[in-house]
Amino acid sequence: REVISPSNGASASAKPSTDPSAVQADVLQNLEYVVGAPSSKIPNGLDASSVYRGVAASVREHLIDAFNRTQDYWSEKDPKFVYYLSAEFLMGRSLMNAVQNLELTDTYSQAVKQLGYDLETLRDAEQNAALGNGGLGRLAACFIDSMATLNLPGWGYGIRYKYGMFKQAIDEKGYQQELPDIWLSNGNPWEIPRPDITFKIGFYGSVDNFKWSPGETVLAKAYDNPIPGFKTPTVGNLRLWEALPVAEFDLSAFNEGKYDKAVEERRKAEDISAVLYPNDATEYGKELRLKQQFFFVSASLQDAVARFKAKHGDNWQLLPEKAVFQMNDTHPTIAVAELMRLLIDEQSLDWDTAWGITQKTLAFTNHTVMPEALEKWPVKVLGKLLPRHMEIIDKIDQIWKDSLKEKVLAQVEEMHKKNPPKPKAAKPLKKEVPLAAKAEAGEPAEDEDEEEEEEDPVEAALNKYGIITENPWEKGVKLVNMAYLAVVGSKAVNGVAAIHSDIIKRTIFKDFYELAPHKFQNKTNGVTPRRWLAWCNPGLAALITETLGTDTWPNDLNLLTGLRKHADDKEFQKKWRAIKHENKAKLAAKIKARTGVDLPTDPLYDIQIKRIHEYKRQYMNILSIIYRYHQLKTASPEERKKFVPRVTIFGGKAASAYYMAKKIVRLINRVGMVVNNDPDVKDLLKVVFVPDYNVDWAEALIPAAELCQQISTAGTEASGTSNMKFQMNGCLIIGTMDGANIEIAEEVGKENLFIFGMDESEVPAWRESKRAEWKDYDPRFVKAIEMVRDGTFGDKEYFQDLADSVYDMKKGNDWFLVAPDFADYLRAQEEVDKVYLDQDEWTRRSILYTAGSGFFSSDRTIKQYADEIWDVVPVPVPSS
Ligand code: Z16
Repeated sequence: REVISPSNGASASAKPSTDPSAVQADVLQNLEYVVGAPSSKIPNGLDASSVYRGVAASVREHLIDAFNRTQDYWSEKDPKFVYYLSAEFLMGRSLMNAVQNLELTDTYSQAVKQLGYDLETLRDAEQNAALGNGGLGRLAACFIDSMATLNLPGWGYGIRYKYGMFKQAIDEKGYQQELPDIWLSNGNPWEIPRPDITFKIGFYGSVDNFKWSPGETVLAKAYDNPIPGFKTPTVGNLRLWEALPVAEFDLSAFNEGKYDKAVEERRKAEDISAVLYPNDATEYGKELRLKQQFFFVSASLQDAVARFKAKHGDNWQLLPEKAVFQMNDTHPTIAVAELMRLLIDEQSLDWDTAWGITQKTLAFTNHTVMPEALEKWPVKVLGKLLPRHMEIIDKIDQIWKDSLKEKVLAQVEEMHKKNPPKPKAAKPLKKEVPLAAKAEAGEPAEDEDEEEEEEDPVEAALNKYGIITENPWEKGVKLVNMAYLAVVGSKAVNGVAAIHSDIIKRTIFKDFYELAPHKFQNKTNGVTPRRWLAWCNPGLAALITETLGTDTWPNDLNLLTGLRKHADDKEFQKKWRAIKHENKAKLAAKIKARTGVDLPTDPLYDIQIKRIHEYKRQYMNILSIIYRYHQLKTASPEERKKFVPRVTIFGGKAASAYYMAKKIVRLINRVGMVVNNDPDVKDLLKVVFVPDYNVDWAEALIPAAELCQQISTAGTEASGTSNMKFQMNGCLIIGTMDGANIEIAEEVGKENLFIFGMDESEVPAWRESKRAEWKDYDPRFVKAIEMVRDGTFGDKEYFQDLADSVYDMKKGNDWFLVAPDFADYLRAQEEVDKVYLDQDEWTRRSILYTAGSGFFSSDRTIKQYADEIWDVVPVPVPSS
């Protein structure tokens, strides 16, 4: 008798149909059997959310079909795989992206229309998957989109947080409120739960003769999220882990009547994947955070190692030819120690073999030079939570320092020749006792006795390379520098824009760069042109396709250079402007619906959207708006007519514990309340703060923007990625020579950007010496600060220390140079107004921005990672 199985062509393998009436039938079927809607209510009588779920379930069939074909094919071919380890994936919504990438938009639009709905309305019923803070998480999402599109064998690995990035509400006083993001409340139709794929993750406990006995164990359960490529049958995978108790309940505790204890155990396990830490480029150093990091890293490495072993047995030397793990920032860098542990303790390799393999299998991306974001875990915390890993890190540190001894001795001798020391013999390096052992014994991490003795120059010189170092702020407290651990354990280290990759070689990793210059690379960030141009700006996309005579540009973004020759064409400019105007009108409607603010659509739309941070200088932006408001108020009716009308829009979240950032949010909102209701100002100036800025808002804001603010203090923004999205959508940039702005200026022509401010080379000297004697405050800056202080926008007391932070040098040191950059910023703003009066010139530049954005496709970035770090090649899946 025949057994029905997918492989013998029986009905189970029937491909989902792409015929609109068959798709409609499929949606109806899913509404009935997946959503569970009574047939009497189908299709009328259902709310948008239910219909959305039925449509999503139907689209999911197409995804799973291609997903299985892709993963089977890759499994059979066994190519080298890249695993992108990231604590964050900021995916946003999936419905439209899936439908568009599968090229089923017309099919589904028609099918849904026949049922009496439209796809656009259903789109809004989807929750945003906000499993990320900002740039870094969204970059990971763009990267997996490009990996699938380029047919690169690889998976993303991360955490299935139950609660993502908090929702932001703005109260009637203009203050930020944080609300939980209950994104799974309607289920998640895009994920495939894998109850059969689980790994045990240990914590705490003790180590006896290198054998770790964890004191606590939880289970990691896999959820696969299919990631469709565009114009390819390849569908990649994002595997996210959920934390669960190993056993549902501790039955013995249960039977002893300790019901609450049994439940407590469950909650403790689930806590690990419960919530995303809401810090962008700042860290808390909380133990639960380290627990999260180890949890997902261990599950991912165990998974990949098991897959390798199933194919290649114990041929571990082959691992670097079959797998590479890209560590996204310091968050997953415990992978260095965990891979060592798996190879040594679980697979019985010796140290040297394991270390050789580890160093060929890991790679590390740095995303910031902000010291507070470079994770350093106290030895005490790490040693308690992961005692075996602490032991391994300790040994890595010792071997690493030993390998440098000769070099350092030579350096010191050289130094002594030039500068003879007081006659005293250098003492030999003392043999270190494993720190983990000490931590466990509850001893202080440092011997205090020798502390006050004169520092040995060799040891001092070695110390700067130390993975384990003393906390400079707390004597005797030892820290594990995770970035250093990652650099030593990786085959490649990269920054995310040319200037940033250059800075890390000169500053945070200077000593490491000098020892191993070949490791250091640059991979300038990119963004997916599908979501960030083709799908979010259909009007512009259609004009581009018509003008270039091809629709392949989203996969070959350098084709956009073909727009350059139309930049001066008045007819073309007109069409280009009309699309921007349409996008502005759509945005204005959305803002009206969400905030109640009425916006005119003719003024210049000026937008700054990003996490609220002092270094990003939203404060400088709002100070310039305050000054503009002052000018308007004091101008005669005649003079007022000369003002270029402007709509200024802000969006972004402040980390919940970031005191100054929260004050900045409040100031922006307060200014909006005053300005938008002042009859003197009317439509000449509007200030809007869009609440709960997220991926969805970005997709509406960016296509409508005419000017964007990329105004970080030079040397602080590693790259920026919204700058690239704005550029693609023909939005002009006012900005500093920082991050990827510099490379955008190269592609577009610097003269077409509004560049201002100090550059990176000037900043250190300013901070160290010049600032102290500088008193040259621009009177316009002084006026704006005065208005913050004097209660013009209310909250007089509340805003005093915000004013102090950039003005009163005794109370705040203006670390991010708001005051000295202000005058040049206003100069650039005047230039903006002047150029905007010449709409042809503005539009010409706008076209040149889009035309020059090809380099910033994440396809280009990923191709460079694949070629220059991963050594992974495309394995296209034959179209069935
Ligand atoms: C983050 O979003 C970034 C850096 C970081 O260390 C941590 C987080 Cl959560 C950002 C950078 O600030 C930004 O400049 C960069 O474009 C982005 O990462 C992607 O590389």
